[in-house]
Amino acid sequence: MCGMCGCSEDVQDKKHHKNHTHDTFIAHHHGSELTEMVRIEQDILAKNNQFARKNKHFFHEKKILTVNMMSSPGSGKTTLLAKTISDMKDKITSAVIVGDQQTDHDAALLRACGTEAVQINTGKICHLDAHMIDHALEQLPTKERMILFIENIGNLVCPALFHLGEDYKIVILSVTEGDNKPLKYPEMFRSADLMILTKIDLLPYVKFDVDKCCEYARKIKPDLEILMLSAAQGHGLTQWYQWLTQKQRVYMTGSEPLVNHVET
Ligand SMILES: Nc1nc2c(ncn2[C@@H]2O[C@H](COP(=O)(O)OP(=O)(O)OP(=O)(O)O)[C@@H](O)[C@H]2O)c(=O)[nH]1
Ligand SMILES: [Mg+2]
Repeated sequence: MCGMCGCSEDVQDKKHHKNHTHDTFIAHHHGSELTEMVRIEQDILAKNNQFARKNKHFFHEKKILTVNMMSSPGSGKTTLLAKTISDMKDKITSAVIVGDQQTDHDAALLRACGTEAVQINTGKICHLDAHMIDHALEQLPTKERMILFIENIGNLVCPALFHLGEDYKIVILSVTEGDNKPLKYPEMFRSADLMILTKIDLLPYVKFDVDKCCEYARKIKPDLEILMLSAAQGHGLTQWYQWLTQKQRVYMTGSEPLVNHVET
């Protein structure tokens, strides 16, 4: 995780960060130094989980279904969200918290689709954490029974480790990224409840074995749900919308136990 260099402590503890560059990290892989790094990571994640529990409590009080969308940069998170929000505006009330290191491009684009959107700029930090979500919620007009989408920072590593208080974690993988990604980034695929294979309109033009990719993903997580779609061309969107509405129904009626990423 990026916490290895202490970057998730950047905001609170500049001095700590200054002493832990990636060059010196190699030297830290020894004895007590390594134990200390593991302890720091555990502290960071434990502190994060406290905020995740707080967020989760807030969401459950207001019956807000929360979905954390994670992927590499450019896999199509914002494009899929924009299409989803536009297509489902008569069926669901939604809002988005979107993370990027810089700019508010994605939030502006999503607002133009008619939803509330708060942009978090993380600077050097490469994932959203639960404390950031807690702050974003202060700015976001939330409504009971809405779906809150969280677009995480484009990164297949660190976002997998930070619970945000969400109900579902979704990993989006586009066919231009290669079919072996589940094996190379197992934590991300293990943490996910759903994998969306996207940009399938580009399959005729790229070397990508769909069966192999699904096999790899299920090797990492045997019960992983998988959907395939193209946000650009519209293929597979019906199944995605059904997945969302079914999860919302389950959430409202309490007819199935909820996924529990972080104990309440
Ligand atoms: N062909 C094709 N292109 C797509 C599809 N979905 C997204 N794109 C394109 O992929 C590029 C990146 O899409 P974004 O939605 O910005 O990706 P993102 O995951 O939000 O990117 P970051 O926020 O930077 O991580 C854009 O040029 C989109 O038009 C798709 O289904 N098919
Ligand atoms: Mg985006």
